[in-house]
Amino acid sequence: MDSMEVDDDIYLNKSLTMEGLITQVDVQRRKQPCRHVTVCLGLLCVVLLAGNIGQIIYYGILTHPSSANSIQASYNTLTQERDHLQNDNDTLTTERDQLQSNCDSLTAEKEHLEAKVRNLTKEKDQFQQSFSSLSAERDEFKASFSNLKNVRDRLQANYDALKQESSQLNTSCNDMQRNLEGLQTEHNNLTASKDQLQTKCSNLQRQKDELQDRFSALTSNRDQLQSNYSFLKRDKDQLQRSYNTLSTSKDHLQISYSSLWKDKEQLQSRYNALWRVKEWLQTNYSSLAAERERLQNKTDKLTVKVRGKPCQTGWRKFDISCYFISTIKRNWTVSRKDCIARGADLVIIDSRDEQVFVNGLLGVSQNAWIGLTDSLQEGTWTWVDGTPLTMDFWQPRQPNNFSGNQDCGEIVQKPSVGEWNDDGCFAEQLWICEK
Ligand SMILES: [Ca+2]
Ligand SMILES: [Ca+2]
Ligand SMILES: [Ca+2]
Repeated sequence: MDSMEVDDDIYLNKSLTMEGLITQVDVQRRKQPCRHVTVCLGLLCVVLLAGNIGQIIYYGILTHPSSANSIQASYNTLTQERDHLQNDNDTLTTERDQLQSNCDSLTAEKEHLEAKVRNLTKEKDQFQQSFSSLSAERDEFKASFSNLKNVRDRLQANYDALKQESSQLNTSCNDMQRNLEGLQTEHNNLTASKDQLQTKCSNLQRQKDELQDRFSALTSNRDQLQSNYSFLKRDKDQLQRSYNTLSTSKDHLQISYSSLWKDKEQLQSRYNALWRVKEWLQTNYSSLAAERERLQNKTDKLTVKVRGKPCQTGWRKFDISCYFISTIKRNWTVSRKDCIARGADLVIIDSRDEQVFVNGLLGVSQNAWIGLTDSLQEGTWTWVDGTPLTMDFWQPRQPNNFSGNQDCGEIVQKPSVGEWNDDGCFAEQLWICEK
């Protein structure tokens, strides 16, 4: 059986000095062997000892049976020794645990003391800095105190001198106060005299102002009268001129009046004649209106009758007209002659519906002569019956009188409505008649 050895030595040296609150702490410690290794070695020894005892008992019984009793005695002895050693081992183990516990508590105390040492070191440094700054301030205060003492001495000297001057000035002030009172009395007397003179002066000034006002008013009246006189004189001259002008005008007006009277007589005569004409025209208008009404009724009846009348073979009906489209091509003049020979003329388009119908007589993109020309006066387009255009369907930028030689109108087939163009009358193409 082995024993565990615990060897902790702690040396704590502490010395404190009050110069600058300096603290020194010295801690030394020697490490113990590993506790676990020690316990293992002790158990190993116990096992070896038990093995030896067993081996001795075995050889003693087998090889020397006669000495069994002595061996038994030895065995008992050894058993007692083992128990004794076991007790020692338990005791040592208890002591070792006790020492271990003491060691842990001492270690904790050591760390606590080290922390305290660090805090005290910091406080010492702070106190050292404060001491230095306070020493510097003390020196500054000493210097300031000396300066203030010198200033106080100088101020005390000045105060004494000023006190002396104050006494002298006080004496002078009393003298001047007396002089001032005398002067105040004289001033009051002079003020009374001045007020009297001031009153007299004010009265004189007021009288002077009144006289001045009266003088100014008189002067103003005089100037006003002078101005009025000038105005009146000028008005009189102007009235004289106006009178002369009016006299001349009156003579002229008299002449004009005579002339106008004559004109009025003439106009009255013409008015009477025109009145009679108007009465006659009114009568004629009434009779013509009745005639027009009668003719309109007749025309309507004829229109209805004509609409119901069919066209001859080869002609197409639209509204009250019949239309013929050629199958050969000729120039505009020959085309018109053909229409006239058929009891018709080139087509005259005077409504959008008629334009749509005529456009429908043509094939896609075909063109044909219509009864339109500006051969009588360039740029003035009329129909073959002499009537002007009531509407038109010219292509964009047409009529353009291209090459100065386009005086006849043609229709060009386009979807829905169709368009017009001016072309040379000599060109040969289809034509459309209307009757
Ligand atoms: Ca027509
Ligand atoms: Ca033309
Ligand atoms: Ca053209």
